[in-house]
Amino acid sequence: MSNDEKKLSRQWFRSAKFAVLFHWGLYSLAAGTWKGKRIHGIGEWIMYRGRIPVREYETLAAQFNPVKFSGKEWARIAKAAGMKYIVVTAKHHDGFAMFKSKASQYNIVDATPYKRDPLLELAEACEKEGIRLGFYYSQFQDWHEPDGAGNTWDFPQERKFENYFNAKALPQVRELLTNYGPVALIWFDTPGTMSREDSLRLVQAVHELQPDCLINSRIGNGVGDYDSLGDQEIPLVARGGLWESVDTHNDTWGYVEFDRNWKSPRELVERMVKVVGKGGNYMLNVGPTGLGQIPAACAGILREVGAWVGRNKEALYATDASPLGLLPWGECTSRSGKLYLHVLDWPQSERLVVPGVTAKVKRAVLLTDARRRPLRVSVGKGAVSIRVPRVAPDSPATVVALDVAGKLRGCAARTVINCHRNDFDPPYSVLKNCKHAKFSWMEKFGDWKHADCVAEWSGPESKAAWRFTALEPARYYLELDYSCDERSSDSEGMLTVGRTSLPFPVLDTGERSNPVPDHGLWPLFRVYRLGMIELPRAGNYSLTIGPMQKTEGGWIKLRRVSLLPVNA
Ligand code: H79
Repeated sequence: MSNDEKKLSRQWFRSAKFAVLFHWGLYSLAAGTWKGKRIHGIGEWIMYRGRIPVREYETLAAQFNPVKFSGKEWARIAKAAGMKYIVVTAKHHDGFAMFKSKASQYNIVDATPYKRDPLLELAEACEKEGIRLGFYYSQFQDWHEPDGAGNTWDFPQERKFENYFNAKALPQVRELLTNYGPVALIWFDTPGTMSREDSLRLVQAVHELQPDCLINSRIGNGVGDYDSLGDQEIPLVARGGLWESVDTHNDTWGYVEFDRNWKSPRELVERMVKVVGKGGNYMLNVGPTGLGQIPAACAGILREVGAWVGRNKEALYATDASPLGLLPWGECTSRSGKLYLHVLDWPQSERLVVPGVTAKVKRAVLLTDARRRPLRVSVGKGAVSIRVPRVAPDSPATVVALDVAGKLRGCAARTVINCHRNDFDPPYSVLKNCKHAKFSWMEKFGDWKHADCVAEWSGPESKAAWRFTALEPARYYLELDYSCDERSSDSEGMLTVGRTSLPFPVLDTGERSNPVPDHGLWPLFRVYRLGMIELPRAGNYSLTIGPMQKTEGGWIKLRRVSLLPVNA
């Protein structure tokens, strides 16, 4: 393929913005319980977590009969939610193929009373609805096979990975790319210690059978076409290239009957918009039941999200990342000559302040206003101000669309606005003698949390600093969000804003190493209000923070500093 052809074949992915990932397999039938005992955490790991022997887990296949499955229904629900591509687990780590396979009898057609291939039906439905289809395939872990990775309870002996790879993984990937029409992407996962040669053999098979099919980064060894971020990771900073965030709707991927922790429509819209404003796609997971149904609570929330997406499509699909700096009220997306302001925290002041707009604003309208009546725009120092209704016209977010002329320059400095909370995130700080560090940990098993922090402070010489502009004089509460273990407890820190210095004691938040082997750290972030400060004038300020003493353990993991308006 020439470079131009390659670019074209990827354009759909760049424009898609919203997608669904279905986790569906034998684990969906177990639904989080094994032999009467609940196993909390991600449902598709039940075999691993319960150390269930292959022979016992296989009995699920004999009962797997998803008579309520309808590929049409799944595709319709995805389409109504505004999702542009569907990825479905063709084979997860448990090794069970949800499609007809000649490479292994352990598949839904040969091993279950259902006897049908649901991926054929789904492929057909996607084609009809105009949605692209991709397959999740666990290429490295396979707990069913003596030579696949991961199952040490049945197969403690040394393994010959190549046997499994040649006999099952590679042939099954070939089947998926041969029998289901056009495959938009293959979503590999957990490459583990796979060799570069093996990753490349998969790439070669994909390119040979479907040259337009994209491959995600979890193929391993840096040979994918686009980046899948960590499970449930929403980035704080814009990223270039093709990438996708992958998120859960509750705290599991595969169906767990007793997990009701659904993200609300507001939370989903917020997470989607944050991702799209950083230049990526938001792929949301749905875990259908063992009968093949999408849980009612999940489907209902997706409908609400879809209604919002439907009203605001123009501000989502085929947009680019935000060219503006940090926005206290939400996120921004853009295209040539346009800015879309996604306001999640609607101002009570009837005035939406948009910092960092260097171009001329020709027109501002509410996207939900069918008559497109222009809103009053005034230009002040360092910010544009738009007259808006007191009550938010749309929910969970209201989009204000701006027509702009001239070049938009990125603006790194932060503008503090007196009617919103103003967060200072670590990636935007300048550091001296301390480091940016990313921490990822699991709370319930498999439920990943991520924090971008300032850490490894070396002593009184260490400082993190943010520059910002205040639009008017005002008073704010200062809040810190950090995790700290006992070694730094009761040490002193100093925060300075302009001429005001605020000394504060650091407190042990309960951070410790995770008692579960291999699980690393267990940070525990807490929010403390340090006090009130005054910004006596409009203009530029700097906010710095650091320790007053040297402490063992690198002092705190600082996740956020915030300024909260006192009068709001
Ligand atoms: O498919 C979903 C999850 O099942 C899958 N990725 C999403 C998209 C996933 N793979 N792994 N995990 C989730 C959790 C990872 C657990 C690990 Fe460990 C902790 C890997 C290494 C440390 C414990 C110890 C489990 C394996 C070794």
